[in-house]
This record gives sequence, structure tokens and C-alpha cells, in this order.
Amino acid sequence: MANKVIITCAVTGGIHTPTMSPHLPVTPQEIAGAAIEAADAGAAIIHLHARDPETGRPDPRPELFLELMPEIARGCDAVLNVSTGGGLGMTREERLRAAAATSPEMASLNVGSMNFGIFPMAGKQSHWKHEWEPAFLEMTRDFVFKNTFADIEHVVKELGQGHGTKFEFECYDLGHLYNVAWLIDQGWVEPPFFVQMVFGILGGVGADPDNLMHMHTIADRLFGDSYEWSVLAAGRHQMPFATQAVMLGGNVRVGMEDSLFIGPGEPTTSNAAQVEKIRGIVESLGYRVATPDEARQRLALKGADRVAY
Ligand code: KMH
Ligand code: ZN
Repeated sequence: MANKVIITCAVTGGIHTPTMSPHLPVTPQEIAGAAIEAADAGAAIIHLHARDPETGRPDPRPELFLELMPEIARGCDAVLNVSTGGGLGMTREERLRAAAATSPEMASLNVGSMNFGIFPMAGKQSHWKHEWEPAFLEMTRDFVFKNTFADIEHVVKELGQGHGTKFEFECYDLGHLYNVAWLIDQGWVEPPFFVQMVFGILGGVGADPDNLMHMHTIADRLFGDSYEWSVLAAGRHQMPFATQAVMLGGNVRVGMEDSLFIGPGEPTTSNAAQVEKIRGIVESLGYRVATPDEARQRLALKGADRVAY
């Protein structure tokens, strides 16, 4: 019997901007509501960012997380995973603040520096809800998403060793898998490792199914039985790549952080709709979805009673 599929839902992120979708959750209440709906639809893990409630700009303030996370925890038992990627342009300290303040069961960890180009999306709009949006997107033309070995070590020591938080290792390219292997070799993290393979970011590996096959092959070679793997792909590649991952025995991530669509040319109206869609695909292929507690057990998480929110 194949493992059940762990669905992660990344409900808002720090990439899309409010003009791009009227359904993008912005306020703590909206983010919490979207998270609870996604969990009700079958997501075991909720990946979280926060935004300024007035402007929708990605916002690192711990007080926003300390508002939205207890609300989510009251409404569902999903595993909460706090981003340390934050919003493009935040400092290392800003990116770590929310996770350090909330001591979550999981946090993301971006395991390599890279170009991260979201500027092509600026050309798709002519009117903006907020002034910051086009400048934020355009800034990424000359931006390096910095995640050096020193940065990675800092986060692992602070959050992993300091708080017992386990990581969603975000791997945007083949070399990032080797950075995770390096990290494991240092003895700083314990198995099982949760490797999130990311396809289709401009600056990372492209959304070609052969890339998924190869990254999966190499990850198996590097991490053997010590890891769980999951796939996310940006934009229109989200559902096809998630489906490919399921068929290969992997886990999946969906959500409006990664795509604002539910089908070809069809904008999604919610995060839950994306979770329902992938859940339907999973079940129609003969697999089952994991509950939050099954995900906790598989990933050896510390438990929802050992967090600080
Ligand atoms: N937006 C994804 C491509 C993070 O939050 O650490 C990557 C991400 C980064 O989820
Ligand atoms: Zn994220």
C-alpha cells in the first residue's frame, strides 16, 4: 500500500500581489479563513506568510502571525509551517522573526541563492490596486534571493536546533539537493527530511517533467529512506506536476502562493478549490490523502502542543 499523500497548501505567499486576484488572502482573518477551508478540504500542512492588512504587501511582523496562527489552530488541526523565505527583499533577520516568535512545528528553508524573477508578471496588468506592486515585481529583475551556506546554517541552528522546528527544504534546482546533503553531512538536522521540489520559477529549474524525474532520482540517491518528497510548480504547471508527483509516490503542494489558477485559463476563487481539485485527482488515481496527524508522524514533528502561538 503506497503512502498516503501529504497535501500542503500555501495560502498566500509573498509573490503574487492583490491586483492579480481579488481572492488572494491578505488580512490575518482572511489568511486564517483560507487556511481553515484548505485544511477542511484535505490539506495536512498549511504554509504561511503574512501581509500588511492595508496594502497586501508581504510583511514579516511576528504580531501578524501571532494573530492568524492561533485563529487557524482554533479552527483545524493542520500542521502550521511558517515561511522563512518571507517576501523578496526582506533581510535575513526579518525573514526569521515570525518563525522564531511562534516556534512552529515546521518552517520553510530555502537552500540556495538564486535569481528569482517575478518581473514578467508586471507586464500583465495596466492598473494596480497599490502603488508598491509594480515596483516590487520590477525590483526582481536585479535581485538575488540570498540563501548562502551561512544563512542556511543560521536558520538551522536558530530554528531547527533551537526550537525543534522541522524544515520544508525548498529546492529550486538540482544543486539545491546537494546543499541539503551538505547540511545533513554537518549533522545539524535529523531525518526524516522533507524536500519540497520547486519547478517553474524564473531563475530555478524549469517545469519540464524530465526535470522532476531527474530530481527525484537524485534525491532518492542522496537521501534514500530518510526523506519525504513533495512537488510544487508555479502557475499553470501546478496541477500537472502535482499529479506527476503523486504517480511517482510523492507528496504535493498547492495554494495561491504558487498559482492563481484552478485550470487552464481559469482563475481560482479560493485555496480550498485547489486542494479539492488535487484531492480529487489523488483519490481518482487510487491513492488516499494523509491527515495532519499522519503527516506529523511521518515527518516526526514535535507536535502542536510545543509551539508558541
Ligand atoms: N514561493 C515558493 C516558490 C518560502 O516561503 O520559503 C517558495 C517558498 C519560499 O515557499
Ligand atoms: Zn512560501
